[in-house]
Amino acid sequence: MAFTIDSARGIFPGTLAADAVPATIARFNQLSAEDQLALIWFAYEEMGTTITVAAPGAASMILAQGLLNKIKDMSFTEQSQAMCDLANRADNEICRAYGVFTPNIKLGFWYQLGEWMAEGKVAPIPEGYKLSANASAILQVIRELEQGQQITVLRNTVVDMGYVGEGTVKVSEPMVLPQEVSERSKVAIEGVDNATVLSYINNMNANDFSAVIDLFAADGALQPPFQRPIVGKEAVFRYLQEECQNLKLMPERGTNEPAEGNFNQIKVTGKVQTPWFGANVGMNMAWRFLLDPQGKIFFVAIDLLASPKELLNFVR
Ligand code: ECH
Ligand code: GLY
Ligand code: GLY
Ligand code: GLY
Repeated sequence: MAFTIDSARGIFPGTLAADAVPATIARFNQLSAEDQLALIWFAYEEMGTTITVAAPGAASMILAQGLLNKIKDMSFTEQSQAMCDLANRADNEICRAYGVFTPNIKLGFWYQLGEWMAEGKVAPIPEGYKLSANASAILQVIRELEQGQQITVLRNTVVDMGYVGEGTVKVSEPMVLPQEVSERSKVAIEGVDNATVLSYINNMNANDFSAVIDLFAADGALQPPFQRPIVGKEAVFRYLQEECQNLKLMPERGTNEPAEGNFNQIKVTGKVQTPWFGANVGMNMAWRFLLDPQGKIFFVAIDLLASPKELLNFVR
């Protein structure tokens, strides 16, 4: 075998990912829960002056409703405690209920709490709350990130909250139907006309995850930004259904080169939009594909790039 998943991760090593994101998360994790919540509040408020977040889809809110109602019925003191517990990943009922949510349901849950905090229905961040020096410094770092990196930091803080016990079964999201074939868009990528890559992008954009998964080798893997690879068709398919709905992939250019053992390595760069922010935020991304000799996806890494300049970096 020419490649293992581990060696595949190293293709196009010259690709510069936005390391500022995990670095910021690591500093954020050192803060007290109070500071974490206040920092996110301030960052979210400031972000809201330039970009609007879309209200969560009704279907995913149904799954968060039980926990939201429970929190709404609490006293302000209990609410503050519950939110701190979530940030502290305490092992209690609320954190376990949150822990089974998919990322979109977690984001929808906090979206609603944020609305209620603004309306005075849920305990707000205490008036005049002063961030610690460390928290202020991290807020400043976040302010200076590109928007795509800012929303990734926010998303990751929310995804990491709560408690996941052993053998926890995740709540599954309502499935979206694939787009009608007649309504589908077809991308063109400067420098890449590989059928598997084009089909990957077009089917992702159409929410046709069965067609996407057919492009993978049986033991193929997908590596999301700042995560370990998800290995095997079944696991990748579940991930696509849970976390990849309604994305807009807008590849721009790429390069296609032969690799060891009749494999093919293809790097594509371009923009990605999330349904949460639509055309307001274009994230600078790369896809690093490794196709096996049959043209199936053995590995694909999706990277959030360090800067717009990286969109043009095809040096190996
Ligand atoms: C308040 C204060 C108290 C604490 C908290 C609060 C609420 C915070 C809220 C935050 C909301 C944040 C949101 C962030 C959304 C970010 C979305 C991102 C999406 C990135 C997706 C990408 C997809 C790439 C992929 C591609 C593939 O080809 C394969 C699949 C995949 C304020 C109350 C917490 C409400 C809404 C960053 C890059 C292209 C890898 C998925
Ligand atoms: N405060 C964030 C927004 O509504 O866009
Ligand atoms: N509003 C974006 C989503 O629910 O995914
Ligand atoms: N932060 C990239 C993702 O959606 O997994």
